[in-house]
Amino acid sequence: MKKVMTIQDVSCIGKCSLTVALPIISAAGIETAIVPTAVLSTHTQFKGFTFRDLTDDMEPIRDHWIKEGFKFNAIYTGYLGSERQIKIVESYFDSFTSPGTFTVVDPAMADGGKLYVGFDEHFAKEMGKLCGKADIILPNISEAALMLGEEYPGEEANEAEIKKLIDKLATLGSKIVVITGVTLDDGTFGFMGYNVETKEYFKYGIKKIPHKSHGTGDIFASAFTGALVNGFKVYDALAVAADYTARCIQNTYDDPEKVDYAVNFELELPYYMKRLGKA
Ligand code: PXL
Repeated sequence: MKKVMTIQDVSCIGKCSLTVALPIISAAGIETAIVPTAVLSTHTQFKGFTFRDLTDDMEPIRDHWIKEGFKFNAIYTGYLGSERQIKIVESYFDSFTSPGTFTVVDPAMADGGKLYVGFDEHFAKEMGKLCGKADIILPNISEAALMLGEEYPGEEANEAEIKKLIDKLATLGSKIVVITGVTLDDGTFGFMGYNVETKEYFKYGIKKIPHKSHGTGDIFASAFTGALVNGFKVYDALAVAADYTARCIQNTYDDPEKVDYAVNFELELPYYMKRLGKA
């Protein structure tokens, strides 16, 4: 059985980070090892959330796993709580990657041009360094601009503006750069990216759903990692992730009992599994 390690927080309510990565990657038929970086009562879009920092557990967990000789097909990181955690994640990359291990970094830290509560510009730069050590990076437009110290071009930035960000992100050091949550010039919604090794640009757009919610970047990154480790090519894995995420958003949009803090990723898991040939 394939095995993925994912390093991010547990937001007890909020359907993001580990509470979506674990079920989605498991649904992809992959053993999912987790490194919880913090426990929060809710994600940080709520007021008054609690935050139990688990940084002190991260190195002992790493060292135990090294002793046990655990190997992983991919390491996928999401929301990280501090610069110290970013540095420890780099040591996980050093300890657990060998040829054939994918490293996927979703620098989950910003939206709408603004960093989430608790982060500053220095943190964004450090996250940029972690991105430089990954095979594939999946920032949204806000995260791309903040890591580069560039002006935020807005959610509706055109393809030429996104391409400029992609070209700069490519200098950080990853092999594949993808910007998510992009409105393409034809009005569809999806991602744009660049493969540094083949020098190829790519993009993918589907019908835009007029519904904004939290956690969709985590759903996208988890679904992408699950498809990639199942042998899908990068572009195909990204397309599966985009289609699945769009279905989750549409499902939520259509649901009279929807919550406003997350999307119905659970109800579309059968679709995701079918796309992977697992159901
Ligand atoms: O979905 C990204 C995310 C992950 N983890 C925490 C968050 C957020 C977004 O707000 O607050 C704790």
